[in-house]
Amino acid sequence: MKISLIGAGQIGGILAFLAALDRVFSEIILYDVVEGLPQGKALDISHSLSVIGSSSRLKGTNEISEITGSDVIIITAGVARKPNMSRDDLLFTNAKIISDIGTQIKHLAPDSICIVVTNPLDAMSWLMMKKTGFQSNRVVGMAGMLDSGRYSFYLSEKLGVSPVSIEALVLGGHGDDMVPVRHCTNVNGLPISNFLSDDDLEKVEDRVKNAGGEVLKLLQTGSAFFSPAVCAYRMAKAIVFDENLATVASCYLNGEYGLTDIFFGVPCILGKGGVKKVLEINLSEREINQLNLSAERIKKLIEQLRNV
Ligand code: A3D
Repeated sequence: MKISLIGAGQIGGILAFLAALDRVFSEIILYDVVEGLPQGKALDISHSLSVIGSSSRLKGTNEISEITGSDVIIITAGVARKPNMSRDDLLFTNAKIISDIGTQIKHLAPDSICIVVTNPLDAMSWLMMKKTGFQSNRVVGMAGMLDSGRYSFYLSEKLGVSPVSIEALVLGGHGDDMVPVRHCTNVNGLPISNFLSDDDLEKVEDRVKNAGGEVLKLLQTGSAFFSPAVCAYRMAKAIVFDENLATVASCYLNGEYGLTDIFFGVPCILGKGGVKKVLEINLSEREINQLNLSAERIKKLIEQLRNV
């Protein structure tokens, strides 16, 4: 199996390393426009292959044609935000990059599944679908798995239990208006409301919404990269192994949740072919209102991309 990683920056580099450690993909392509960067990272990782016990072949390249025949492609190419920037500030810079890459993927890897990581995530996923011309199930954005993971982590800290014991759900657009869904969040099956007051939950949820910003503020030079890479790679594996993994991802909606022609963070099943199903769940009026607000923001971003 062949995986191509478009963008060899912080997330792309970690993705290549995760793929090499995992020994699942026989071919790992790391592509970037910066000369030497993907080659250097691929060579560095390759020097550890004998110790890892991995026969994966890594290739760092500035030739996009190397992605030909990929089964799965993860796109992190673009600019990451800096302190005091919102994800939406990256819209036009990254739209140009995603537009070019989408057109290339359409011709070079027409059978691939694309996982988009570049921000602003939901709008870039929409643009990738338009530019590749792929069926909507074959393009998916990584965000909800990470946002839900952040919710699990902050709750685990508050409660003094392992993050593994907590199942948390965050829906909506990947922005500060994302929607943590309390009634679907539990500690080993027990409702989260048994453990924390509404006020305490509100504080944790505010931190979840700003979690990317919290990392950014600490790093100063760029945004989070370990956890986004782990989540995008997990999604790639769910797809190539046809796992039927129930998770949250940015999926194309065609009427689900009352939304059309938008990519949005919703529960879904990932497996062969990408998004096998979008799952619709019952939500409170408050949650629906919050989701609609979040969707309005994404729709405005998408409107600005119609002529890109
Ligand atoms: P960074 O380390 O800057 O890497 C981006 C790479 O893209 C750089 O090496 C660039 O040279 C490369 N690049 C730019 N243009 C092209 C092109 N046309 N073709 C190929 N490569 C190109 O950023 P990063 O890895 O930290 O983040 C990558 C993206 O992911 C950014 O847009 C972030 O905002 C986004 N991100 C998303 C999340 C989510 O949860 C969705 C989390 C963190 C970062």
